[in-house]
Amino acid sequence: MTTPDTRHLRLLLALCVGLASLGLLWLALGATRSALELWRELAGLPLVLRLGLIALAAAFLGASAWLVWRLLHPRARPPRPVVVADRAGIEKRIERLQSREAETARFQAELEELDRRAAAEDYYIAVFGEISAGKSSLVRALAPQAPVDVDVLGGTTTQVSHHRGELGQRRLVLADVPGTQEIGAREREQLARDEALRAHAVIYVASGDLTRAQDAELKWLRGYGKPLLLALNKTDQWSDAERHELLATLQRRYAGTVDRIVGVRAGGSETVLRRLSDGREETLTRQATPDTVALREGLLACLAASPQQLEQARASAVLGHLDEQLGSAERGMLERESRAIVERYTRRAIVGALAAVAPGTDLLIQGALATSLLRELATLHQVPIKQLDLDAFLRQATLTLRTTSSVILAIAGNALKAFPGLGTLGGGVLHAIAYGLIFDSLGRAVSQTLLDQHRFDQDQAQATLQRLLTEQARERLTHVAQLALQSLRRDNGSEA
Ligand SMILES: Nc1nc2c(ncn2[C@@H]2O[C@H](COP(=O)(O)OP(=O)(O)OP(=O)(O)O)[C@@H](O)[C@H]2O)c(=O)[nH]1
Ligand SMILES: [Mg+2]
Repeated sequence: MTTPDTRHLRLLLALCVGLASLGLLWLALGATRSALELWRELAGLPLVLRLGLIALAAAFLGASAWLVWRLLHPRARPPRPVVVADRAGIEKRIERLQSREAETARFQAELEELDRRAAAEDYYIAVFGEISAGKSSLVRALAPQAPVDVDVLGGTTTQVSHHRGELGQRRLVLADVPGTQEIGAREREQLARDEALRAHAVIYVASGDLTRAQDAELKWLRGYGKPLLLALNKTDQWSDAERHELLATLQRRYAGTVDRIVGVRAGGSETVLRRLSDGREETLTRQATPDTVALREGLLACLAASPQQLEQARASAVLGHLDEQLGSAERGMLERESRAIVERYTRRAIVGALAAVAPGTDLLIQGALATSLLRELATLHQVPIKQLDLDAFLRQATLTLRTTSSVILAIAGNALKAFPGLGTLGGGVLHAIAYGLIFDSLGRAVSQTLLDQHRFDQDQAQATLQRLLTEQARERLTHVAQLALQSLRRDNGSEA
């Protein structure tokens, strides 16, 4: 049934359609007339000019068609080394860490391995992917002598192992690595990731459409710019139609991320019917013959770049990763050294307070000591700080102290309780711990901003200072109280 309202709407639509059709007809007639006129004018031109114009129009149409085709068929991105961390710079950073007694053996071992593989003429291929995707089976299919463990249980492979294989004229070294996404096995996953970065090319093995985590892994690998092949394993699990559909989906989603997408059957078992000589039949289960034809072709295409290019992409990935790891080692070293500086000044503040004849009830920052603490931290972090900024910061910090003095003294009192014998020593020790807490908080607050921002952010430092001064962090309080106790013992020792 049509109501009067919808009838009006339909009439309006019909009118629009009629008008649009008339408009289109008018345009078509106009275009035909222009084409006929153009043809008549062309016919009147000399032959050479006519042919030239036709060739020009054909070239224009050809170029447009090619452009449309290219847009609809994007080319897989060529490997692009993203991180160009320089070797000399990395070596210098390792030396610097070593000279400051940081652990550097693993960085040096990584550089040695980089050189060792560069000198060998092998192509390193990492077979990477989630647990139970069939990585070890694939290694065994490509290198039949490989003594790898294959099992339905996820997490079977726990170490990185290398196996020799061949591909055309190329000598391969296939790396079987632990699977990713195993709960509670982050270290093993890290082994796999490190090995993927050391390889010339990576085969990413999946046994179905990719999950969000696998998608992220694939993109992480792509970021390092080395040849990347996505192998859809266990293709025997689907019908032909399902397999084609799945491969087409992966192609649509990952054509721009990986260099090749191939279907593969790495292993598994099959059941066959066998006729015995006496006419009886028996079923037996045997290992299925692997199908790696498409994978081998894809791998060959991935390794088509010159050995120098492949090696460069590999070195770039390893150095890029080293760059990140050195970054966190350097951060760790700065944290350690900052802590040592803060501890030294906290001790000095305590000693100063213990030496004071009559400690004031008001807590004040010892100006010269605080300035030199902040200067030392700034030098360590290589952040220049203007004296004006330092003064302004300490003025503000003093105001914060005024409003929190009673809280700090109460917290210092709590710290004292952790050492029953000390409580009887009275006000002097209480104030010494309070001064220790102030310097500890001040140093930590400023170190934090220098570490996070590589600049002296006064606002962040003030906010952290305020928080630390009133925080009841048991471990920190005990530490400061212990420093006070050590200073007292030393004093008593020297008096004795
Ligand atoms: N049906 C079928 N099963 C397969 C195929 N490839 C591997 N499998 C089976 O999948 C299971 C896991 O295989 P593995 O090769 O151990 O897998 P993995 O990725 O190395 O596993 P982890 O080392 O635990 O990470 C085993 O039971 C294999 O037999 C295949 O192509 N088809
Ligand atoms: Mg395995």
